[in-house]
Amino acid sequence: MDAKQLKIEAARVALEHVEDGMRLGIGTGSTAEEFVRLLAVKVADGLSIIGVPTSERTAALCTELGVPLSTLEETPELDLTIDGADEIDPQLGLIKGGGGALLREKIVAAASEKMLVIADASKLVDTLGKFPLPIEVNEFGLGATKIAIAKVAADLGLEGPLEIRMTNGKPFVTDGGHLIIDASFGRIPDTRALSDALHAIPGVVEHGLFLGLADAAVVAEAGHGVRTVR
Ligand code: ABF
Repeated sequence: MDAKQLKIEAARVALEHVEDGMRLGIGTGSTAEEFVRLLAVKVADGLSIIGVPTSERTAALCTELGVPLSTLEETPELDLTIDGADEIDPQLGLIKGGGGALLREKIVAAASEKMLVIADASKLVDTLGKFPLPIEVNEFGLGATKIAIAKVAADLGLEGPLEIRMTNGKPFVTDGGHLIIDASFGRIPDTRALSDALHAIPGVVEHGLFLGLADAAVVAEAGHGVRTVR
C-alpha cells in the first residue's frame, strides 16, 4: 500500500464514525482531503451532515464536491472533527500546522465534542518535536516575538532555528492574516510547559501543539492495516 492508499484507508475507517445528522469539523492536509472525497460520496448517497472547514482550501474542496458547509458562527457546537497531523505522541499530543491552518484547526477542534486524527503510521513518534513546531504570529513586532520565543524555549532547555515560513519568495500568510514561524527545537520533553510559555507571548497568536484535544487517532500502516490509538 503506498502513501496515498494509507491515507485513504485511515480516512475510510474514520468515516465509519460519522453518523447521520452530525455537525463535522473538517480538517486540512492531504489525509483530510482523502476524507473529504470519501465523505462526498456518502453525502451523494444520502448521508445528512453539515461541515465546518478548517481552511479556505478545505472549504473550496468541500464546495467542489458537494459537501454542505456551515460556519462556526452559525454552528458553534460540533459533534466530531476529523483532521490530520504532522506528529502524534503516545498521549495523543499532536504537532499540527504543517499546512498553515493551525489556528482555525485548533478553534474548530476545541468547538468539537470529539476529535479524531487520521494519519499514516509515519506520524507516530515517542516525543513531539522532530517536526518543526509551527507558531502563528502577528506580523507586528515580529522581531520582538522571535526573541521572546527563543527565550522561553531556552528556559525549557530548547533551542534551534526560528524560520519565517516562506512561499514563492514571500512570507506565507495564513487564512487569518498572520505569519508562521517554524521552530526547529527538536524533541520537546515538556510540551505543556512550552505550550503555556508560548501562549504568554503577546505576539504569538497560536501554536501547533494540540494537547488534550484528540480523542483518538486512526492510523494506517503498510502491512498492518488500520488501528485506532486511544
Ligand atoms: C493538517 O494536516 C495540518 O495540521 C497538518 O500539518 C496536516 C498533515 O497533513 P497530511 O495529512 O498531508 O500529512 O491538519
